[in-house]
Amino acid sequence: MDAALQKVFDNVLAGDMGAVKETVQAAVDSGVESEAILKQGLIPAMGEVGRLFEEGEYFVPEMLIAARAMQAGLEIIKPMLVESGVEPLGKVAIGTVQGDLHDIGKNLVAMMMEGAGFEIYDLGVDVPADNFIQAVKDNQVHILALSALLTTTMPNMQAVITQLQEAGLREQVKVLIGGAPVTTEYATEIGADGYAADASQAASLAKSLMN
Ligand code: B1M
Repeated sequence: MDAALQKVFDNVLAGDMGAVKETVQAAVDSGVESEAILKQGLIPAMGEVGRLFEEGEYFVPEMLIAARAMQAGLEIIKPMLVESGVEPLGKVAIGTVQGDLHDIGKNLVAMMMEGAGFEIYDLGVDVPADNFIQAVKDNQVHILALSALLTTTMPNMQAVITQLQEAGLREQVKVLIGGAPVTTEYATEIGADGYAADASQAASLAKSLMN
């Protein structure tokens, strides 16, 4: 791995927010592409945090501190990731489903979609199905983007789709789902319109759903 990216990786793993900011900024200044910082530094570091958690070397506080450090790094490269300057393609309401507090992946998806030209309503984390339905009613969004990182919260994606049907709104909006435990098969099973494995795929899929 490139030395600058290795430092970013190591500092996220150490949960050292100040050092993550410094090393991300140094990588940007030395001409490293923002996409490389994201895909070869920040994201793999969170994968490693997950592995250490599974092995019992890291606990929730370490995961949380690493996540905060990662988010600080993301903030620095966000302007480069979302640069687009195009007319809004459509409106997307995005959130992590009820019971789930993971927001890094959701934030990345929101950034990529914003960069692709969508207007974003970020509903946050632990979002009850009612709030997604209300967002469709209030803002006439074209796409609902649901994220889940826990196997236990995936069924809350199904709950959103059921409530959309009950409210007679299912035909008005496309539902896009994703998150580490989510699969294409699960999307089909719950009647979602699409599944994306990562943030760039989510942005491309959202564009194709608008057609
Ligand atoms: Co948690 N956590 N966590 N955690 N955490 C995981 C998810 C876990 C896999 C760790 C592990 O055991 N290896 C495991 C889930 C097991 C499972 O259900 N299968 C787990 C657990 C168990 C828990 C707790 C239950 C731990 C506890 O309390 N005992 C607890 C639950 C809290 C809750 O939500 N109610 C918990 C808590 C936390 C923290 C709060 C400490 C922290 C989150 C902080 C935050 O998000 N602000 C945290 C973290 C950091 C993780 C790991 C280490 C990293 C997640 C992450 O940010 N990845 C994670 C392990 C792992 O993923 N390897 C883990 C980086 C991010 C860029 O990737 O989010 O996957 P990801 O997003 C990707 C794709 O999935 C996709 O695009 C992104 C990349 O481009 N994507 C979408 C995501 N959403 C999408 C939506 C789309 C399309 C694509 O369309 C709409």
